[in-house]
Amino acid sequence: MLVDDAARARLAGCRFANVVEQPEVTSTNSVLAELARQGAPDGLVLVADYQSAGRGRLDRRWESPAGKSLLVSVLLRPEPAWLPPARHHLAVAACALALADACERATGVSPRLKWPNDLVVGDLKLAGLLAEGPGDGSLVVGAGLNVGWAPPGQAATCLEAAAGQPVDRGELLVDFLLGLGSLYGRWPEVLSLYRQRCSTIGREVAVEHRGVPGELRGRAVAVDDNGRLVVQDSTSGAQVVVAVGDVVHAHHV
Ligand code: BT5
Repeated sequence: MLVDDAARARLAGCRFANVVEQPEVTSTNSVLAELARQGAPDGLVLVADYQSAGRGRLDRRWESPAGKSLLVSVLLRPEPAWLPPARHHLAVAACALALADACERATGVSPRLKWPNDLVVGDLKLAGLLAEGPGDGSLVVGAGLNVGWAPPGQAATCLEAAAGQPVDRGELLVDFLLGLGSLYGRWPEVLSLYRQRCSTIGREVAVEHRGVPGELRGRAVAVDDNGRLVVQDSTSGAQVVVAVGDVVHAHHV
C-alpha cells in the first residue's frame, strides 16, 4: 500500500488528492483513459505496483518488475481557454518537473530533463512520461520512474542506484502530487523551470520522427512558449520547430 492514511492526510486539499491504487493493471494510462471516457473527474490519479502491458511512446514497452517503480497516471481536464491543446506540452512539463523535484527532495539527486519528457541522470534514463488524449478532450499523463530497478543492458538507471540509498515510493508519490498541484497552472513558471532543467538545450541533436531517423541534425537552441524544441539545422542554418519526436543527444559537443 503506497498511499496510507497519513499520505491521504498530507494530500488533503491538493488537486491531485483523489488517488486510486491497484496492485496490478495492464497500463495505468490505458485504465485511466477508459475511466476518463466514462466521465472520471479532473485530477484523478491511478497508481499501480505492476503493469502487465506498460507502454512507452509509439507502442514501445515500458518494463518494470512488481514493486520496483513508481507507475502513476493523472487525468487532466484543462479548460481550452486556460490551456489550449497546442500548449498541452506544458502540463506534461509540469509533471516532469514535479517528478524531478520529488526525486531531488528525497535523495539530493537532481535529474535533468531530456526533451520532450525523459528524466535523466547524466545520459541514463531514470523515468519516462507518456501523454495521451483519450478522445474526450482530456489528457492522461503517465510516468514510470525507476526506483529500485532499471533494465539491464540499456542506458538506464534507478533512483536508489543513483542516490546510493533506499527510497520510499509512497513518499515520492505524495511529494510528486503535491508538487504538481502547486505547479499546475503556473505556466510561465513551468516554462522557465523546464528550460533550466532541460539538458537538451545547447546540445547537438539528431531528431527522429515516429522512430525513423530524419534529416534533421543540428543544435537545439530553445524550447518555445508551447514547449516545442527549436533546432538550428546544421545544413541549412534554418530554425526548425519540432513538436513531436525522439531526440538523440550527441555525446561530443
Ligand atoms: C517513455 O517512452 O519513456 C514513456 C514511458 C511511460 C511509462 C509510464 S508507466 C505509467 C504509465 N502507464 C503506461 O503504460 N505508460 C506510462 P519512450 O520514450 O518511447 O521510451 C520507451 C523505451 O525506453 C523502450 O523502448 C525501452 O528502450 C526503454 N525502456 C523501457 N523500460 C524502461 C525502464 N524501466 N527504464 C528506462 N528505459 C526503459
